[in-house]
Amino acid sequence: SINITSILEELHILDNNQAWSTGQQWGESVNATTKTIYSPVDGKAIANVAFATADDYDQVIKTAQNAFESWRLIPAPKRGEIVRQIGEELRAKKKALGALVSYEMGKSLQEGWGEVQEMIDICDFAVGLSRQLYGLTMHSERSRHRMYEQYHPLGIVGIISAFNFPVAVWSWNAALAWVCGDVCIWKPSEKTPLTAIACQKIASKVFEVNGIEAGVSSLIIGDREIGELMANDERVPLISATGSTRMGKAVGAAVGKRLGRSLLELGGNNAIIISEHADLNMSLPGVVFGAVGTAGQRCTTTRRLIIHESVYDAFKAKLTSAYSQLRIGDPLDETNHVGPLIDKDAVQSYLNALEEAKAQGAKVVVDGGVLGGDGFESGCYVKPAIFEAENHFKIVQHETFAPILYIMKYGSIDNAIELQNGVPQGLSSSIMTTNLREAEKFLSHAGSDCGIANVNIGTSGAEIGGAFGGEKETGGGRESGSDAWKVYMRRQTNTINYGSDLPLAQGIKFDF
Ligand code: UN1
Repeated sequence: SINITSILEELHILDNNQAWSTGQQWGESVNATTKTIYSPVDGKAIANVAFATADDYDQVIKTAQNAFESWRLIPAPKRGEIVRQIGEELRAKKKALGALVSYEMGKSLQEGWGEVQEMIDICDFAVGLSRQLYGLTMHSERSRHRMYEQYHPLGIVGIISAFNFPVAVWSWNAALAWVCGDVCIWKPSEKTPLTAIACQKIASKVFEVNGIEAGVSSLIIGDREIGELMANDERVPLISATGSTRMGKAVGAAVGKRLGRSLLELGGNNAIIISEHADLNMSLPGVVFGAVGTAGQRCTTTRRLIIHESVYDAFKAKLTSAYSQLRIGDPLDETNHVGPLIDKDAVQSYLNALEEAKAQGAKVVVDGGVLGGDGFESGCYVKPAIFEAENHFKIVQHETFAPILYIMKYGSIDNAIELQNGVPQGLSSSIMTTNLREAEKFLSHAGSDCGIANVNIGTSGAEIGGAFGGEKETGGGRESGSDAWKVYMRRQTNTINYGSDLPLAQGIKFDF
């Protein structure tokens, strides 16, 4: 167990009941409602948090608009230097912040620290990026003309994040947005506001020390209403939203209606193909971590296994034996593999899914259930389950945010790829094989239709250096590495005539 009071103290968030922050300013909300945040680890209250109102939101937006006017004029490498310092602060606070992530959200301590490590990594990435916001130059078809493109800051970026990666996803967006010259307003999940408050304190202090005015990093604690205000607000040119497909469809529609830009990172229904050419021993930890890690609450969690008929029984036996050795319990105890679900609502969805799977004809391989008694007082600990199921079952087509794995058989590689692609979501996918032909087929145009496709590693645990996101109902957005930064900027094409006449393009003549 951890000393939560000393962690809250180290992160300067003891007795925090402020609903919003524009950095240096923290606001008591007018008419705010207060909620108590309970840990899924032990069911105990961690702190009371105030929820912002629409008036608070308006004040935050106005401060952000002002801050953008000056922040965008600071040279990108200088903005990068500030992000570098934020990365340094995160390094210094990694132990405490990671532990708070673990305690507030319920993921293992290692994963809590891992999440803070992803924040540090994206800061490093953003520092380099701040000197590489490259545009192309083109050759004009007209003589004595020059053409090039440049990327300008966009404005306010609204970040809506989910409980399962309560801090990393914010940093993927914020670190890039800041070096791009944008300002950020963050609405964290209402289930995990404390880790967000801790991050905001860390970032704000760095901005303040550097003499940057309030509003470059803002936080607003709120529920759905605040998310809707942001999505409908023309003052927010980009909304980056991570969460369920249902939420993403609502956000995407609202932002689309005003022709704003949205970056959506929504549900996954990720599969691993276990080929007859797979190294089964090597595949096992990838599958088990993918399916039960973070108690099945990653968007990249392995939810389906598509196993070649010739190795089906052998792999099923290995899997069953591995599941029987899983230790479920306090995620702060590093000997445990599986921690709790986020809350009792999540437990109910898990139980409903178990029932539906059975009703729809799935066969139990490893049965689920809720754990009770000593150490399980929060009521949020559940047993990872495995079902034999068919891909078309309604429950298999649906993302349940819990450790439930559906396994199925295939005969040919084409059939396996068809099953892999045969769901509405398109986030992450893998094939376990030592056969070059089928690995390349899986990665080809006719292969996986997902944003992420891996060979001989699982579906979860992507590095920050790649663009992260997926297709179809996953929303199409890309965050984090590669050239994901471009969505945070507006592109401008410039043509300059340094000659003494004015020729028109496409050979058009217009003499008078
Ligand atoms: C998420 O679940 O929203 O690839 C993000 C992974 C992590 C990120 C998951 N790096 O599993």
